[in-house]
Order: sequence, then C-alpha cells, then structure tokens
Amino acid sequence: MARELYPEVRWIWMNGRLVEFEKATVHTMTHALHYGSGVFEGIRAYNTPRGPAVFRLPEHVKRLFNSAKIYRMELPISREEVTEAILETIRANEFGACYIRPLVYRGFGPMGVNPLPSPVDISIAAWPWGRYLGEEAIERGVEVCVSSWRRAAPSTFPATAKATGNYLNAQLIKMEALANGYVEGIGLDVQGNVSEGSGENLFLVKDGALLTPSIAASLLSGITRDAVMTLARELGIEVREQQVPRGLLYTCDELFFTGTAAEITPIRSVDRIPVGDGRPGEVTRRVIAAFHAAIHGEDGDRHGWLTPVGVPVAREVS
Ligand code: PPE
Repeated sequence: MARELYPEVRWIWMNGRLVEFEKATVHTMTHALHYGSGVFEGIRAYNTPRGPAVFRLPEHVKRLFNSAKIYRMELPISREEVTEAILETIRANEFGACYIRPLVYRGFGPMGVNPLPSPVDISIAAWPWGRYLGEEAIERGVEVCVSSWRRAAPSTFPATAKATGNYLNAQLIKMEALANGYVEGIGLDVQGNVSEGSGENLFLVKDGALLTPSIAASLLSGITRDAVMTLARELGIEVREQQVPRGLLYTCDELFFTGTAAEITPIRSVDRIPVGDGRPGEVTRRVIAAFHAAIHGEDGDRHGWLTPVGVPVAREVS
C-alpha cells in the first residue's frame, strides 16, 4: 500500500460511510476494472477569507450525475447526498485547500460486458494536489505538442461524459507527449480540428479575442472553461466558441489550458514553435488574476461559485 504517496489522507468515503485509507479497496473482479465502467469528477476546494470552500460544487455534482445517466448508471443516493458526502470527506480529513475525486463505478458483479447486473458503487477521495503540470507551469508556461492520437469521434465515446474509459485515449496522448519531451499533448478531433489536452480544455487568444473549441469537437465541457468564459466576458474580452483549425495553434498570440487540476496553465510553445513571444501574455494574465480572485473568494464570491466546507480551521498540510 503506497501510504507515503498520500500521507495526509485519513478517510475515504465508500458507499455511505467513511473508511480508513488502508481499507478503501475493491475486489479484482470489479466490473469497472475490466471494462472501464466508471464516471468521475475532479473538484477543488480553496482557502477563502471565510474558510475553506468548494469551487462550483453543484455544477460538478450535476455533471457526475449526467455522466452516469449516459451510461445508464443509477446512483443509489441523491445529488444532495453526494454533495453532503463530498463536504463530509473534506471535513473528516480536516483539509482546507484540496482536490476531491468522486468516483461512481460498476462494482463486483457477474463477469461480462453487460454492466447492468453489477452494482453502482461510489467512493470519494480527497487529497492535497499541487501544480498539475509542474511547478514552473503557471509562471513560465508549458511546452506541448499536437498528438498523433485523435480524440474519440462523437459516434464512439461521448466526450460529454467524464468516464474512466475515456482516459485510455487521454493516456495515449499523455504518454506520447512525455516520451517526446513535452509536458502535455493536444488532441485533435477526427476532422483534424483542435479538441483539448489529455486532461484540460484549451483557449487561444487571437487579435484580442479569446477562442475555445466548441463542445462539438469531442471535448469535455469543462467547468473551469465555463468560469473562464464568464470572467473574460466580464473583463470586456470577446469570447468565441468555434471550430479551431490546427494551424491557429502556431499563429495565435496566447494559448492556455484550463481544468480543475491544471487551473489556468499558460502554454509557451506548440511542437517547439513559440506561442507569441514565448511568455504568458497579457490576456492570459488578466484571466488568471480574475480566476484567482474568484476561487479564493476575493471578489466577494459574486457569482455564487463557492460552497463553504463548514470547518472553521483547516489542518495545515504541506
Ligand atoms: N478535459 C478533460 C479531458 C478533462 O479531463 C478535464 C478535467 C477538463 C477538460 C477540464 O474540466 P474541468 O475540470 O471541469 O474544468 N480533468 C480532471 C482530471 C485530471 C486528471 O489528471 O485526473 C481535472 O482537472 O480534475
């Protein structure tokens, strides 16, 4: 048991109760292990002046239920109960800022592709998670490539569902990028238009406007993506969801990833071609500042994006 990877985690929520970290295990004949039959979320909580708060919790819980719906998984508990279980998991571990991973999966049942006879199990883990794409990423930007792997066509796997099986494609993109010395890969859709990173949405700045591939381009409709579009519009920046041809990646002025884990991460080159002057640009910096204020409640939570965790003092974790 790789306890040392998660020394701060004491409790994991499984099917209605908190269990000790060491006991949060599943059987090898679990359906999801064999057939990818799981859906999940990635959520972050941040420290705010009013104590720890979860960013856009209702939106994440809603997306989890929608992902489950696509795969005909009926959760044994309600959205309210999942919401409360997430907060309970954070409180039990006495976390302030942390990352939260609810997972809904087909558990132990009769072997075979048909998932329906297997139970729908739920677990919720939380742990402190730092910079997803490396320590320097936010300040300097990351080096990425365009992947030779395509994102799944809409007629194969629905990108709308945040399903565990989708991440086999993401792993191919990621491993190819790492093998070639990049931090991350960008997937194109089957038409060859830009889709997204292995675990992040993508934004481009071109002539002062902010562009992002539309949800028809085999991508996950990110909650950070939505927040960034809202904040950018408030800053007076024109935002367009549109088809993005690959060539624009090399000629745009600024480029960045968004995601719960990655937050907003500037990109400094694509296939070794510098983005703009190779440093995070002005629009990127303005959007990062607005995002930072929003997640930490420094803007008075004027969008109502923060759900208090409900513990006055968080345990300090490194
Ligand atoms: N696209 C993909 C494929 C994706 O996995 C994520 C989140 C996003 C876009 C951004 O969505 P949102 O978090 O709602 O803004 N990826 C999660 C998992 C990353 C991981 O390595 O695991 C995340 O960021 O939590």
